[in-house]
Amino acid sequence: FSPQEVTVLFVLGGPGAGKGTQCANLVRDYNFTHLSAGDLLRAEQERPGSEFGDLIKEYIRDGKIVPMEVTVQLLENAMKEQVENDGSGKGKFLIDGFPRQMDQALKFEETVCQGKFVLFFDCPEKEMERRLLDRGKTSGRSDDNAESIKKRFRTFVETSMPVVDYFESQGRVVRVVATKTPDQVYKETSEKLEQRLG
Ligand code: UP5
Ligand code: MG
Repeated sequence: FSPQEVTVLFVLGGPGAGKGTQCANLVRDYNFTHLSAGDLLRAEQERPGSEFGDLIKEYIRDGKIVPMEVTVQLLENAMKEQVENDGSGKGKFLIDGFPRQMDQALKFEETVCQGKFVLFFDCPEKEMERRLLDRGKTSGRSDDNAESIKKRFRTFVETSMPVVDYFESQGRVVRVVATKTPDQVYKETSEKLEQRLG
């Protein structure tokens, strides 16, 4: 597909900030295709015969960023598939949990397409930790435990926040307070999105 055919919004925020929850709302109301980088990596990890399975498993448990070639390729494939299956040849994408390291941001925008802006969910660690520990009781996610959560927070602060700052410096961040109830967060999200998309 050509970059002009698609619209991409990046969705960022710390672990447990509510990216997935709010993306589901946006898909329902605005006809976006939701691509979660974490979900794509977890699916690739489970895929029989994947050469990256063990590597992804280790990186996710340790809250580290999987080498970008793997993630960019998974995202690009998923976008291609969607654009080809959609008769209009157009795609409106929410890319959730990506880019979370500077090299990914540059590579994606250079080789796939430019993102319109970043939707950033701003939430303090205490609240994110509470949510993730609670979800960990039933999620089965290998990284929803106290030790992995600590590592994920660290990666977020050291590696992913610089990406948000980079987009911010270009006036490409829409910031939403993510501490209130899911409905309240969504209200602010949809209002700011409509403002920005016009
Ligand atoms: N919840 C949601 N909103 C709430 C609210 N307003 N009030 C109260 N509770 C709320 O929500 C998390 C939990 O909180 C849920 O139980 C929800 O009900 C509740 P969710 O919407 O799932 O939050 P989200 O931000 O999506 O949290 P997630 O855990 O998915 O965030 P991460 O960014 O940590 O996970 P992701 O799947 O994106 O990445 C996982 C790992 O993959 C990374 O750590 C990394 O190792 C790897 N990765 C890469 O290597 N490269 C990439 O590019 C991307 C990922
Ligand atoms: Mg998520």
